[in-house]
Amino acid sequence: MATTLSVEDLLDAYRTMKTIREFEDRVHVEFAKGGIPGFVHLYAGEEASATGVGMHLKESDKLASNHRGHGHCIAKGVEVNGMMAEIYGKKTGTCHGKGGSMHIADLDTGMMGANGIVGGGPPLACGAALAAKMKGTDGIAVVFCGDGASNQGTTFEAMNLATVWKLPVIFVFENNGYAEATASKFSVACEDIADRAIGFGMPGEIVDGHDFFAVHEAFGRAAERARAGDGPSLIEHKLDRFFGHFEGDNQNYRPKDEVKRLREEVCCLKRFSAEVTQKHGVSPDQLTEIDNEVASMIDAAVVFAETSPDPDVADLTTDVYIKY
Ligand SMILES: Cc1ncc(C[n+]2csc(CCOP(=O)(O)OP(=O)(O)O)c2C)c(N)n1
Ligand SMILES: [Mg+2]
Repeated sequence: MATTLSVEDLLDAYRTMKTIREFEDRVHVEFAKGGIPGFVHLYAGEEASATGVGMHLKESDKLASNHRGHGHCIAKGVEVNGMMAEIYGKKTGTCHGKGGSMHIADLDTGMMGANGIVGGGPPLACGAALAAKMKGTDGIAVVFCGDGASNQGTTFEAMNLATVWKLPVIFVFENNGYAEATASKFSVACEDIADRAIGFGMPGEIVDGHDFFAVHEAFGRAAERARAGDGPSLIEHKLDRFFGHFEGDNQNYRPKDEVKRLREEVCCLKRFSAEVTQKHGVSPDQLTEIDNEVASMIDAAVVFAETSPDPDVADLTTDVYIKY
């Protein structure tokens, strides 16, 4: 695919995708060792989705995420040290160790939060979009939802309101084919979630979520529309997750070789690397340099998290209500 992105932009995109992959691969290992408390849902395999979207977002734009939120956080600019510490439940985490993997939030970067409630993000994104509209900024809000969340009443209500109020919000459905152990063909009433856009009076588009360039281009159009005051859009990313629903999931519901085949055939990082080195003037050495840089960054994040203190008992009563 042709691109208007500079080599610098492409290296940034690679750095973000690689950071997400390395972060998730490492959390997978550390979780298995028993160092991480709570529930963890990994985003590996879906990196092109968060990254292609995130590159269009300004810090002041708002992002609502879901339970599989690490990639969304990284693509929105949240620091990996604070994220890792949060996942470990440490005081130095983005939410002082009180949220964990499913509730990483960082309002300074416009990351409104991962969210344990499936379908919890769309109304929040509408609220942020309404605020931007009322303040008269060109700010936009984006929400990432799964195929499972696409069936929630909250999601339908939010999409309806988004059009009624012509909100600058974009609904990105990451259709990875499963909601927990249920294949989307058993639970989603239509073949393509994008078709639901018609019922809510907004444009809907299907995008290959493994293709960074396709994601970047489609979201660019939706963002432009939202910033111009023309209202919401729906984008469906068809993609795959490379780990189980949660860490510890034995994945008995997936065909035996599915993950192995996906990692070989549809890895967005492999595809991106091949495309940028063959067609867009990026050298393999530049990518290797980023690989090394990212590996050190993730090593450092794990050390930071492991050596950080736990929250104190006194911290139990702080951060409960906002202080005015
Ligand atoms: C309201 C609500 N119902 C059920 C759950 C349990 N639950 C957690 S994740 C999940 C599946 C979500 O699937 P999907 O939206 O496709 O996201 P994916 O995990 O595939 O990224 C379910 C049912 C929940 N957390 N919240
Ligand atoms: Mg899903």
